[in-house]
Amino acid sequence: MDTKRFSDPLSLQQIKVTDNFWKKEMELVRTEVIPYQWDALNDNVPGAAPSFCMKNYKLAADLNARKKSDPSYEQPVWTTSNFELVPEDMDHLEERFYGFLFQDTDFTKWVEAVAYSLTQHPDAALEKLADDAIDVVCAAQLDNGYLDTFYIINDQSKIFSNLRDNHELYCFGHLTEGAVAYYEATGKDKLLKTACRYADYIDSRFGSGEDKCKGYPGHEIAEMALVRLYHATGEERYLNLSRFFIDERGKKPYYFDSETDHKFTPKPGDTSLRHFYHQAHLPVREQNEATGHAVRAVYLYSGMADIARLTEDEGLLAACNTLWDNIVNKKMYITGGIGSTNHGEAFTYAYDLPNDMAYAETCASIGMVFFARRMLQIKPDARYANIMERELFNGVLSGMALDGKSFFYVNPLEVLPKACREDARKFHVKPIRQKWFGCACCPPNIARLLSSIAAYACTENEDTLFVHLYMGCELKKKIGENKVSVQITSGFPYHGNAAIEINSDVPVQMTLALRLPDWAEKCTVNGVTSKNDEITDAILSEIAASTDVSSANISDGYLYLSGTWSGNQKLNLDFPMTVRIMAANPSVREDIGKVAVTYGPMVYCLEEADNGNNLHLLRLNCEDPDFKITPDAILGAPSITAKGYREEGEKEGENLYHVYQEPKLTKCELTFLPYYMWNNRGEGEMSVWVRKM
Ligand code: FUB
Ligand code: ZN
Repeated sequence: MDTKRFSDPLSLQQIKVTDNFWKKEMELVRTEVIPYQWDALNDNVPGAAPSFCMKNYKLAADLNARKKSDPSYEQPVWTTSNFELVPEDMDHLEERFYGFLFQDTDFTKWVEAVAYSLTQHPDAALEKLADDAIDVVCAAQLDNGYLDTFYIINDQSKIFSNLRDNHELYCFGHLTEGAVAYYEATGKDKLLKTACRYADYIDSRFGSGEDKCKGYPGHEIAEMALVRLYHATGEERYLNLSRFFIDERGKKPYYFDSETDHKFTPKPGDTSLRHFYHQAHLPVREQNEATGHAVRAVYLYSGMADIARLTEDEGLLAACNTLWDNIVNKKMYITGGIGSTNHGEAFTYAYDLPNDMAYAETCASIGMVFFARRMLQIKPDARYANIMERELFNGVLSGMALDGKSFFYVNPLEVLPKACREDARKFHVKPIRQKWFGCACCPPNIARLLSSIAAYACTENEDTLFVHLYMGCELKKKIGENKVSVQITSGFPYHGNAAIEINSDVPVQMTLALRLPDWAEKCTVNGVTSKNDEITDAILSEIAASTDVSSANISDGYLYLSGTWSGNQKLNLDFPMTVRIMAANPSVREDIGKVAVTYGPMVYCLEEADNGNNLHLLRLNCEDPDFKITPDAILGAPSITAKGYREEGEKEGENLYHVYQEPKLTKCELTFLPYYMWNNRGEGEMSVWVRKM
């Protein structure tokens, strides 16, 4: 492994986002999502199903206090649990756990988003709210360190008895991510200590020792969370525990088969296929196809990438690369959406990418961003960053309305609203964003990702700053004892210009590694244009003439500029954006004969509001599209218009079938808008893919 190119994200204390586009999204999270989420987890949203999250924590804390003051107190055991509140439960509302098994994560994701937000926008009142909530959460922890309100409240004898289904290690992972983030943002370690105590308890129960449990998470995330805990504390046992979970997964005999508490058990005679869903069918180093629940999968692969880097494990890295390629080349929508079936929110077989039945959960795209950043930390290769950018601008952002007040869990590429209501196969596809969800995994996940977006823009090692996303920001880069100021401005995502200004009081030896986006064929550096894959001598001499750069080369889609930088230096970059007509691999049956339109990193789509209904009757004139870009035309974004045709539709009383005749086509103008913006002007049809002419 080329460890010299390993890198880490910048701490959010070190980087301030100034970007017009991303700053707006972060502000939405700060002003809309975080307050709404707080109300939701405290059951204060009129008309919405209660979350019971903080209620569960308070109840667990009360039980702890009660048992301490009265050791003879016998806690009731509640055998049934969660999901639905039935009328007879009402009598016990204050005594037992309600909500999804992973309801605790409503708080832990909230506190993580709060932490990141505080780094960019200090807010004493918000911090106080979080501190007070943390007090309640910490009071719910058992003396031995265990902290999962479902089992604390309902039945402590069953702790860790159903790792496959019951999400304890998932809740632990989110608690840990929240705790580390809050500690790093505020310096306050109360929640961190709680997470450490829980991690220590888990470490005492799981591991390779004879008397220890050989289980692993049914829903992954603990793997990457433990790595973060290791970074925050320096305690190697957390790294080892993460590696243990990864190494144990998929070994035979299957750990999950030894659990007796499952509600659903596979049919007798089932093969190892039954463990695909949890990515536990094979040891992870032997897995070569992304399988099962998509969020679980990409969270696992992210943890594997962390461990591969930190332990320089070539076999694990090879598996990460194989799985990456399998997703990107065979199982990913053009929007970055992954997990194409509603059934188990899962991956299916290669090239199975239905547009109107898509699942493409927002959380899965977020997980893909985690995976991409971790792969970049191992090897700065633009193929990871290109996908990370595609996910962010398309599959992730489509999950939230432009006003931050409603969300998509499922991100289809084609919608006919009537079908969402009348066709049971498509009930999972919502024709309009929802205020919140009973299973509220996606909105808080968007909140924590967007408020930490700066951690994805750049990574660094001792002497190199890697710029993966051109996001306006100000950052300090430490080079030895010195600090270099770097300021990035950018016109992304609709303009390919970016400027990088570097200020150093003393000469420092530093390398800038700049991603060359895959959607641009050319790049211009300080006024000289060259093809992206062959930076010419003209560019090199121009850079050298106007800056302290003394050497330049391209590797894996990054332009490396090295030199002894001092004073004020400026690089003006431009990656010209063009409209591109994209086609899918012919094996994607759904997209055959169709094309999609992209502009820079943005995937565009057709909406009924601009094109009328029956979008399936439209065709794009690919020979002579005559694309026109109109700035600020739709919802503040550039629209793309093109020449097209509309096929004559159904006539009243016409037969369902008829002898084929050339269809009648009428010329029309097609109007495209960025995919992530669809459904911000009321309900209507939408389609990313359009028939070609
Ligand atoms: O199971 C926890 C979360 O809920 C998953 O990550 C999401 O896919 C949703 O099922
Ligand atoms: Zn989700």
